Amino acid sequence: MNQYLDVNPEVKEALEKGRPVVALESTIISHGMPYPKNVETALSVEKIIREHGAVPATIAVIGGRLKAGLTPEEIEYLGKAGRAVAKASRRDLPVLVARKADGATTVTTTMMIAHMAGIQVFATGGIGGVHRGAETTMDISADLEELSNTPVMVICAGAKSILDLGLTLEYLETKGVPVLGYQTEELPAFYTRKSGFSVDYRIDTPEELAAAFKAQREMGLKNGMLVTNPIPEEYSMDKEVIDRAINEAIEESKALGIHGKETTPFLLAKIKDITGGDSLESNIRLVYNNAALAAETAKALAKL
Ligand code: PSU
Ligand code: MN
Repeated sequence: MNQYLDVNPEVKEALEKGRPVVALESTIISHGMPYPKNVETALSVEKIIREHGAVPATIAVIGGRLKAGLTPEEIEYLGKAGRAVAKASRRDLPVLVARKADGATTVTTTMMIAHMAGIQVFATGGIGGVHRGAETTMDISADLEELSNTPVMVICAGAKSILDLGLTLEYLETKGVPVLGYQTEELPAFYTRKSGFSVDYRIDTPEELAAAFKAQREMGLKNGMLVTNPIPEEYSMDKEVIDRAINEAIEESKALGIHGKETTPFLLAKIKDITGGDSLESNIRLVYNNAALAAETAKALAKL
C-alpha cells in the first residue's frame, strides 16, 4: 500500500470484502459550492450512496495525507475552508504532500487516489476538458489525460459548454477513452440534457455499465471510462439562459486575463453569480443523480 495513502476503516473493510464503494471528489466541496450548502450536499451525496447499498469514499488531501474516505468532520473542515484549500491536480500532489498541506482533489487526483485505494467507480458533477480557444491557449484539463491513464469509471453529467465539447470528444477518442451515455445517445451538457454531440455508446442499465468496465479491466486496458448521465428533466435549465451566462463568463475571464488553474473555478463561480440559485440547485440534483447511478453500478460490478 502506498505509504502516503490513508484508507478510512469502513472503506477498507468494504474493499477487502469485495463490497461496492463509490469515490467522490472534493474540489466540488471546497471550490464548487458556497458554505454551508457544499457540506450539506457532500453529506447528502454520501447518504444517497449508502441508501443504494454502497460505501462512499470522499477523497481529499489533508495534512499531506492522501485520504480515501473522510469523516463528516473532515468534510465540514474542507467545506468551511473553501477556497483556502488548494485545488489539487496531478502536478500539485508532490509539493502538497511534502509540505503536509491540504488539497481539494479534482477529477484527476480523485481518480488517482481512488485507484491507489482499489476503488473502481467514481461519481462527480462535471469533468474538465478542452477549453474553447484551446487551439491557441493549449488549455486542456489534466482530467482527460487521467482518463486515458487510470482505470477508474467516472460517472458525470457530461461537460459544461465552458468547454469545446466537440474537441473534448475528439481528444477522448484519440486517447481511447470510451464515452458512454446512460439511457441517452447524446452527450449531456451538465445543466442541460442535450449538446448536439453523440456519445460512443448508449448503455441502459448499471449491469451493462459494469460488464463493459469489467471487460476493459480484464483485457488489461489501463484507461478509464467516462459515463455521462443526463440531469433529470425536472432540474435541467433553459439552454438559452445558461448559454448566455457561459458566454458572459468567458468574455469576462478573457478581459481579466484569467488563465491556468484559475480558469475553470473562475468560470464556474461567474456562471453561478449570473444565474443565481437556479444553477446551484441543478448542480446539486445532478450530483445526487450521478451518485445513485454510481452506487448501482458499483453494486453490479461487485456481483460480477
Ligand atoms: N467542471 C465542472 N465542475 C467542476 C469542475 C469542472 O463542471 O467542479 C472541477 C472538477 O474538479 C474538475 C476540475 O476535475 O474542475 C477541472 O479543472 P481544470 O479545468 O482546471 O482541469
Ligand atoms: Mn486548464
